[in-house]
Amino acid sequence: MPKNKEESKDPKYGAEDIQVLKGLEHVRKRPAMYIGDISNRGLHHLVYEVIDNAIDEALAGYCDKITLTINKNGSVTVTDNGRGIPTEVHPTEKISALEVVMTQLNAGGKFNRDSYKVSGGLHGVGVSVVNALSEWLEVEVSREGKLFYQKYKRGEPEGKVKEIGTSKKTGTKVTFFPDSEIFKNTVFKFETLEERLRELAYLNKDLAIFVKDERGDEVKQEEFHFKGGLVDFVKYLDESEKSISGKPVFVSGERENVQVEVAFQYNESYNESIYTFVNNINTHEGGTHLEGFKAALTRTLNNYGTKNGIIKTDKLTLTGDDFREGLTCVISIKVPEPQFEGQTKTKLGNSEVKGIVQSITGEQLGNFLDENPSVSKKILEKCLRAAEAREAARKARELTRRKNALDIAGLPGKLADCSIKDPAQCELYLVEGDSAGGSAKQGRDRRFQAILPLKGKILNVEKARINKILENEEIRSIITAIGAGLGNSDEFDDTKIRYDKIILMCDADVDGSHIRTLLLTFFYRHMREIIDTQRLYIAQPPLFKIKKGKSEFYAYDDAEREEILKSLKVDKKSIVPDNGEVVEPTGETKGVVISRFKGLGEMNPEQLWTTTMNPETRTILLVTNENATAADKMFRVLMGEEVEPRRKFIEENAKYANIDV
Ligand code: 28F
Repeated sequence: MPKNKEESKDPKYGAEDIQVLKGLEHVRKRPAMYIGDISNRGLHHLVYEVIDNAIDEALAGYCDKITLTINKNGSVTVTDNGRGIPTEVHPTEKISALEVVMTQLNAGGKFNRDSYKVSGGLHGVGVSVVNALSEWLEVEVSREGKLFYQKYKRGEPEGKVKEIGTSKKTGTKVTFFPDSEIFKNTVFKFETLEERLRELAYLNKDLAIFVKDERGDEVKQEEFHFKGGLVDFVKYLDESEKSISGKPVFVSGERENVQVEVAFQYNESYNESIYTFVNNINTHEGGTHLEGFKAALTRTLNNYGTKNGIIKTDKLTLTGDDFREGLTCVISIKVPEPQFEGQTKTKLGNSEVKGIVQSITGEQLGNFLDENPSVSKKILEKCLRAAEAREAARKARELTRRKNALDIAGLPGKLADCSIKDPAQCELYLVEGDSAGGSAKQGRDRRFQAILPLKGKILNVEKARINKILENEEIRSIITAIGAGLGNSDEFDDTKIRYDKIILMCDADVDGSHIRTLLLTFFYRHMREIIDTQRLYIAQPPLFKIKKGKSEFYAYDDAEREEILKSLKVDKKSIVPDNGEVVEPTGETKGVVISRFKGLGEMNPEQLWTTTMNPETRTILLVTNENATAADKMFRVLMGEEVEPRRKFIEENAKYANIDV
């Protein structure tokens, strides 16, 4: 960091510099306050900050092409063909407006009423934060026929803004390299950036976005330009499903400065996938736009169904859930002054938006249903079947509840519960197989660790309707152990969740991976709240045990195994295959023995506790839905009906699988 201002003899520093340096200093002292965290997620947010400024220029109508390149040296370049950041000398700051935007906190995010700023809201901290957290950053602005340039080190300008040439075009180009003093990992993941840019291209149909990765031997590049906008987005999300409503329904309109766009279709699955965005920000926690859409869908479909004799109101009342079975929907609205609420500030609070979305959707959906009677009939019949299945499930639940009512806690017999009753201190292990379940019960700390052993494969919920799901014993015991009812439907009550962490513990082999995927599918489709409230984890059992003399070491992957062997100064010759172990009478083993754990059952309770369950020594991975659309597509491709997309996925990804034969 620069030397303290007061000591500097250099007259060029003025009052505004002190304010700038204080700002950048604060950013570097508390980076997580500005970008959420300094893990991989925070690292990639640096790119999103820069991208959002280019997107703002597109939203303002001046840019229709953005490129993102991960350069050979690992730095990232973003360019746009907008107007170019203003460079004239700032009236009050007496320095170039460009330097103000690049070095002053939130200088670029200024709010004017008639624009929908992505980076202006709570989500955007401005490019000056990226600058402060970068080892170096350079900006080039093409504007008024000239090319301007400035370079910074950890946010500090290296010199004044310079004119370095002429330019026939206009636009802004930012290149930066994240500061390894702040981020322990500074390697960008191409797929992560690609997913967000694909999403942005679907949300901004007139914008062409190019992504490039120049780090490998051959350049990886993609162009995203979807003139069909949200309709193309729904088709992409549903590409591994069969639509029953023909091409997606598209609704759009504007009221009181709020722009509304909705696209949706029904597929044959039983799952509901609704994605909502405000000014291109993914509102994972929903909000008033989602409420407006749901209200319009339920009311319009109900009216149409009753009017056309498909729904007999005296028989069965359909709920919102019934009208959304098999629905894939994207809602994207633009609001001048969005209010974000919720745990992760991704819930829209503006109350006026509910009525606006509801009226625009209701009107246009009503017309669609009237104009497409055959599709409407198919949709309503599917909703009816959903209601009948739900009714059957409710009756089945009634039965189980009555049955459960007989035994005291109504908890599944196999659950070895913990003694502490405060959910905030407790965790539930879902363990594959009875033998591992047994070791886990013995090895655990029974004060705060509960164990629910699962026998064999659970049902693939991706292809099952809710009543089938509730007939599955394993699923039922998970639901009752967690205690909050069935997720995703209106009856889920997160105040009743009995554990702070739910940890999936499966074998480290192919079967274990399959069971883990089935469990993840269940939680993603029917207990999304458990994921959204960051309660779902994956246990990391060790893969190898290394024995030298009396001491034992555990490695969790190949790299760690090599590291341990190196630290034990083991030469390859003295390694004994684990079936050739020679144990001296003293219990000492000759040389070094490496054994591969095939399953949890091979570990005794003490080992399982030390390596996988003791909070002091274990590693558990948090399951996040950082990119929900990608997760949704993954489950459909891997677990859904259509075989072709799955075959394609396996073909493309087989090279990454370590199939241990
Ligand atoms: C690679 C990242 O950051 N693009 C940007 C602009 C354009 C303007 C602007 C940006 C107005 C004065 C606050 C130009 N002409 N891409 C980008 N393009 N910022 S950032 O103005 C900044 C605000 O300071 C711009 C007329 N109005 C606005």
